Amino acid sequence: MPESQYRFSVGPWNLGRGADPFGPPVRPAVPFDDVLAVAVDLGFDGIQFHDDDAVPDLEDLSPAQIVAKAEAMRKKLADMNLVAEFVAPRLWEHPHGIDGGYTSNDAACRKWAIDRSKRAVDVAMALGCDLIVLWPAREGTGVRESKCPVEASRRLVDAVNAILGASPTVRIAIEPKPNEPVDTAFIPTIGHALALGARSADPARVGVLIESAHAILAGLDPSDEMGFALAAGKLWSVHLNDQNGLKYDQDKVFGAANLRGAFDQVRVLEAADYAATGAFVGFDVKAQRTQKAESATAHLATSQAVFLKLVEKVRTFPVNTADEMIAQRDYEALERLVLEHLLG
Ligand code: GLO
Ligand code: MG
Repeated sequence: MPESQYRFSVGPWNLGRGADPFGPPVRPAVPFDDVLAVAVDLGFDGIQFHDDDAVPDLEDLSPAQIVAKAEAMRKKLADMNLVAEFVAPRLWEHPHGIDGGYTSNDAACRKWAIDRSKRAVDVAMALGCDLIVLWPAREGTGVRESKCPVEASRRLVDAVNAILGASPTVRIAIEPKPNEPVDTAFIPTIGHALALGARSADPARVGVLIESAHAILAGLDPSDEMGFALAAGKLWSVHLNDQNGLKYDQDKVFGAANLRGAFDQVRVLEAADYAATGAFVGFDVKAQRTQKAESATAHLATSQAVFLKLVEKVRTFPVNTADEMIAQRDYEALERLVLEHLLG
């Protein structure tokens, strides 16, 4: 078993605005500089950005001003020994993104989405990172007949190509999610994301980011989704978290709903020596609404602690015993071995 060290990352949205969709904020929003301080405290060295987390109000700035602000952000990070992991164009909050960006029915909005994504590439390059994350949030429908899925799929390829064309070195990690905020998304699973990348102008520069909860919402096993992407050398980031069945997107602490499922995710990351690729382990988790402001970072600390304990569980798993059981096709014995190992 490899014993590589993991690198951890977090985005400002994981400390949050202190609100859920059903009421006003219950805690003050965490200022960006405090996010960086929390990351340092937790021993995380990667920061994940939406384009406008890195450069607020970028829609009102010229391309040169955007680059200057992103360069200043890079310096701020470097002063704290932090690096930018990725930049994600936040298309889903802007009025032009109401009907989706790349698959909007409005040609002007599609153009806006591509232009904004190219600006996100500029931001990434100025931050010193080459990774763009595409979460196709509203690239789908609420009313299925409102868009043609064939046309939408072609438009998504065109968008990926436009982003690849913005820089010879930029890479794209597609983060699929089957629903929310849309009813049905055009890129719901890793298979779809990888197929989209394969149809692009430069498949070598298109990979995936897997979020545990998104796989669960698609009715899939996150560890198998990860295994599929790892086998293809395409797992370029993860958003570990948890999800208690098919309900709203919960962004629970890693392992909180299904500890064995979390063990299996760590197991597959270990099996493929994900850490040695240099890719980060991100936790896309949110604090509970009930949490008081002074301890509203516990969800991140707990996710990391659970992850590291599960790394130990994977590294101490009695592999030889398991192999004998597998050779005997005694999977009931294997089941017990796994459960007793997890119970400690
Ligand atoms: C929401 C997504 C979201 C993205 C982030 C980066 O369900 O998981 O948190 O990961 O905006 O694009
Ligand atoms: Mg995510």
